[in-house]
Order: sequence, then C-alpha cells, then structure tokens
Amino acid sequence: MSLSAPPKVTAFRIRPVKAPLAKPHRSASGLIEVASLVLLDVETDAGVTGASYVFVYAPAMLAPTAALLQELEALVTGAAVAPAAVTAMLHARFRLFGLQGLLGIAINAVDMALWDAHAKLAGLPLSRLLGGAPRPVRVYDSLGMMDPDDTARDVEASLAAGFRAFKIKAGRPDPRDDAAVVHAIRKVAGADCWVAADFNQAFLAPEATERMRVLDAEGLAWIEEPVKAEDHAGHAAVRAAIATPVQTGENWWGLPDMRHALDAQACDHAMPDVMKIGGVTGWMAAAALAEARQMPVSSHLFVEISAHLLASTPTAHMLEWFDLAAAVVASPPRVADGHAHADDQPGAGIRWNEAAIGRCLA
Ligand code: SMN
Ligand code: MG
Repeated sequence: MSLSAPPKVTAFRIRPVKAPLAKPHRSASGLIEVASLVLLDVETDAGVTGASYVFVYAPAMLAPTAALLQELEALVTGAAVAPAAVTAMLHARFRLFGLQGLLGIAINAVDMALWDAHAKLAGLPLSRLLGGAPRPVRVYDSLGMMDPDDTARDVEASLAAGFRAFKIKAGRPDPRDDAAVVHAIRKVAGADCWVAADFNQAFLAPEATERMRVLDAEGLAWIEEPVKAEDHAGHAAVRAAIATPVQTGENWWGLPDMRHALDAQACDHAMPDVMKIGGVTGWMAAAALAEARQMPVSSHLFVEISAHLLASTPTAHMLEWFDLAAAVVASPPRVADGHAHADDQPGAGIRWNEAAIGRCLA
C-alpha cells in the first residue's frame, strides 16, 4: 500500500442491541438482566471494516450513545485509519466537555474499531500489531452473587468449560454468607483454588474493613472496589487495614484517574476497562504506567479485545471472563485449562453473529 494514499474511513454502522445474558448478573450494587451494547462497524475505502462494541449498562443509554456515535461519524469520515491520531483529534475537539461518560465511551468505541481496522489492514492479530504475541492468558470466571445452593452446580459447569479460577460478588447482609460461598467453591474446585471477591463500591471504608475481618481469613486473591471507585483515599485506608490485596480500576476514566489512584496507594492490582480507560490507545498507556509501577494488570469485560491486549501487557495478570456479548459475537477467545487464547486472525477478535444481531436490535 502506498504511503501517500492511506485507507480512509467512509462510514459508520451503529447498531444498539439488547443482548441476552446466559443468566442475570447480581452484585451488591444492582442486577444486570440484559447486556445493553452498541455495536460499531467503521467502514473504510480499502474494503476492510473495523468492529467494536461498548457496554452502556442500561437500555436507557443505548439511544444517546448511538446519537453520539453518529455525531462522531461526521467528524471521522474521511480521516485516515490512524487510531491514535483520530483519538487525539477527538480528545482535542471535546477537551472542554471532558472524556468521560457516554461521550468518552463513544470516542473509545471509535478508537477500538479503528485499531481493529488497522490490524486487519496490516494482516496481523492485534496482539502482534502491538508488538506482543498471541499467547494464552490466565482467566477467571466472573460468577456474580451466587445462591450458596447453586454454587456447586455453577462451579462444576465452569470447571467443565475450562476455568480454574473464580470471582464472586460479595456484600450480602452477613459477610459469613459470602465466606460460605467461597467454601462451597473450594469444596468443588479444590481447597487452594484461586478465588477473588467484588464489593462493587457498596460500602464506606469502615464497613468494608469490618467485613474483611471475616473475609481476610479466606485467602482471597483480591477484594475488588470495596468502596466507591473514585474514593482513592478510602481504598487506601481499607488496603492499609486488611491482609487481602485490593483490586480496582474498572471505573477509571482514562490515564489521569489511574495515576491519581496509584499516587494515592489505592490498590495492589489494576483492572482498567478498555472501554473506559481510552480504548486500545488508552490501554497501552495504562499498561506502560502499570509496568513503571510494577503493578499486575487484569482486564474488565470485553473478553475478545482484552485477550489481545493482555498478551501485549508487560505485567499482565488475569483476564476476566464475563462474556457480555456472547449472544452477538461469533468468535469468543477459546478457554482451556485456566487460560484464554485470543484468536490468530487479523484484527481484535470480533466477528459478528449477524443472525443473532437481527433478533436483538433495540
Ligand atoms: C461488573 C461491573 C459492571 C458490569 C458487570 C460486571 C463487575 C466486574 O464489577 O468486575 O465484573
Ligand atoms: Mg468489578
């Protein structure tokens, strides 16, 4: 391809969907019954299309996100397929508003789709384009707040699907009931199996610390978001008072939030969400910051692209398996023996299940 004529963006295809989940996901901060996703295809004049999807948490956010993407289409059409340059242009354009919320999500959807197109144009899987190699990454099954009576059945199914590590949603009225679920998992999966727990921001620091007096004895791999995501001082206070490592990051909007959290000693582990941290461009910067601090990095949701990104992340730790888009994506990473394997096709791993999309358009 001639350097003087780089491929250009010609159009967006924007499809809001309500994708059914295998089962509703319960946490201490609410219930998710359906995955509200906006699917994006960025078409180019080179015959290659870049794909991404974003998760907007509730059906009410689908139409506004789609409308924002339509506005971005007007700004990006005609631009070269140069993801970091387009993202920098959009950041400059919206600096006065800021890069969070639905606008941030829409910009990051464009970033991810452009990286997918860029990798396809290069004929490389995203992991390789970023200088890594497609390699297996450790994975855990994100199980939700479980009924202790269903735990054995769910964990057996998860083991049969290739998982060896598990995360639960904790924060029941009595923390001993959270501990009982951990015991039930280990009864099925082995006494020393990897288990983490997620409070989903439900508590103030004193209560989170009090609850961890019970859960500290369980040898959890981490306790996630024990307090509000933006309360870095609260995270640091809990962290100083407990033995279990603290995990946070899924609600960092871009690198500045991450830097503030790390400066506040808020966590032992980082789990940026590719959609909120700034797409692939933001993730790579976050991975470099984590490397500088020698902090383990795990992913949040977005299993397909995260498998590629973790393969290129120097301090990669665990991939979260929460397959929000299972109903509409035909190409999930393969899971076997506790590891996820990104595919080795050109791009970031998303191939649509068109027939299924037709059934869940919002
Ligand atoms: C989570 C957050 C939002 C949607 C689904 C799940 C959760 C996680 O905090 O860590 O997976
Ligand atoms: Mg979480």
